[in-house]
Amino acid sequence: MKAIPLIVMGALASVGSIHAAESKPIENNAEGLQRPNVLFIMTDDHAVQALSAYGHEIAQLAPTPNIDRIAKHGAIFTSSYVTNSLCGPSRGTMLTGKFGHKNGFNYNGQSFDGSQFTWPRALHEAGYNTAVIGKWHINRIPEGLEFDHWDILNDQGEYYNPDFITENGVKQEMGYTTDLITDKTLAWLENERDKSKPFALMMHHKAPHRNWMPPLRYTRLYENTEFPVPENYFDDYQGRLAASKQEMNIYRDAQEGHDLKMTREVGSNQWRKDIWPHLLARLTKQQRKAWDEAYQERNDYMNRHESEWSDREMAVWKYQRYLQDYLATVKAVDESVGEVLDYLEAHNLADNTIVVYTSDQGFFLGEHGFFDKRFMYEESFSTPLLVQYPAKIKAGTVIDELVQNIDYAPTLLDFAGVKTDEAFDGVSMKGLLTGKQSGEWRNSLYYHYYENPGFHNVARHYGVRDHRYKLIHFYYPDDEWEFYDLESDRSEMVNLIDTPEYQNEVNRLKAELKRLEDLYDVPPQDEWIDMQLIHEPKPTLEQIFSDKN
Ligand code: SGN
Ligand code: CA
Repeated sequence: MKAIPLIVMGALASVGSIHAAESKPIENNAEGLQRPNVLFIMTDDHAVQALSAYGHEIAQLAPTPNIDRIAKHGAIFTSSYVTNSLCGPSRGTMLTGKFGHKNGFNYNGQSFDGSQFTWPRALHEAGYNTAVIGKWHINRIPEGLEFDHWDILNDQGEYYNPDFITENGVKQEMGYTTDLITDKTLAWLENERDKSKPFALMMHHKAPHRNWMPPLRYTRLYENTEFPVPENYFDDYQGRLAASKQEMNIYRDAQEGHDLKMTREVGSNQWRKDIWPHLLARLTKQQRKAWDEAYQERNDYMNRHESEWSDREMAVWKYQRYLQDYLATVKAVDESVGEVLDYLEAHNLADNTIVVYTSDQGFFLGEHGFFDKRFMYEESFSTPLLVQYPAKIKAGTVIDELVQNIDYAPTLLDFAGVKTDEAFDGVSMKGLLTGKQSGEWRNSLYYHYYENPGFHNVARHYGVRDHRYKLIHFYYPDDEWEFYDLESDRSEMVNLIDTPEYQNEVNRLKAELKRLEDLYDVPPQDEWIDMQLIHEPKPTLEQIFSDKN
């Protein structure tokens, strides 16, 4: 069949915006190929260590065969990173292709400015049918962002019987959130989308975000699995001031009730201190009964023996409970991905759909004793990134180049053949994905974390990483530099900042940092030190909907 001539959007675009060229769907892109659909799957806090395609020993015990299918049929990025290891800022960056200091989203209390450029809007304006389903979490509803359909969780969302928000208001739906999001995704693909247009669909899960509540079918899945305890689980943080001051230790800061589901005594089904009782309160009587039964035996055993255990034994018990639950929520995500991939395959959509699997950041699974993220250390700085697009990407592609979530927006637009003059910080990864990268790729990454004061008390810091070394400057509330040789010290235990043999490299990275600050127009340091974090009051749902009327 002859290709219909294409209208290159860039030819019509004015700076910073993309005009829809015509009301009729545009089916072909620059190369005369059918425009690809986009299925953008993002989870919340999914560690690379918990995705079996990455090969970590934890994930070998709790594999993710369906997510791995994406790597098998397409590409896996082995060096994929975020710009700021936190939910809202990552979402802002993924949507815009820009660092937080440009898109206005640097810490979770801020609201995303929805009037700016986003890749879903650009695709919508280029004739795509767009939808977002699941966790959104940028302190505003998607209204005005040109989604044809949106159905989102309220703020952080709940694991059971969650509230969903649509343009018609708020509605509680019964079931397990990961499953509900999958069902909604499949329903939109099957019944609701405009099949005359290419689609761009974002399926965003809450899981495996805190407080790691598995579905009832998997509450006991890993109860007999012993996960390997990281070598640095009992880290003493020597030479690392910021790490010594954090509040994200599994054995000290994880809530025994809310996070670890520990009950008060033998026979009790009451969680120990439960700071957010509304979550467990969401379960129906029947769900609660099954929930209690699933944990009773293990909790009774713990309550019986707790007094005999040393602090270290208790800490290891907590680690196992944390991983068992976290990984059981991942199992449901893996099934979700499997169902959606099956749907694409069964409906002849797989070949021409770009499927992205990523997370808003990585996560600590006990390394340094931590849960949560935020630090520029590898576990939280990295994030999974798998992409399949059989029409263009060779199965089994492995990409080691340093990529970052600023690159997603330009990549998706590039594959869709949508041209824009938008000044991205990121670069299209199309060449890397198709094996046709011409010219040099970047050799270093810039990172900046701002949320202090804040949850988990991680100091504000910025830094640079290249293929081997990492330099971090913690600047608020304390001032401290760290430097790591990742080749000899992948777990970042030895701060080499004052080690004489490394001074050449330290200075080289300081210069590289300066180069990146200039490249990305990072405002001068004193602005960050003096920055007051303003937590914009979150509108209540009543306010959101009364404002609309
Ligand atoms: C919640 C979590 C924190 C987490 C932040 C940010 N507590 O407040 O542990 O760091 O979210 O996470 S919770 O027990 O209420 O879930 S983020 O992924 O949204 O940035
Ligand atoms: Ca997150």
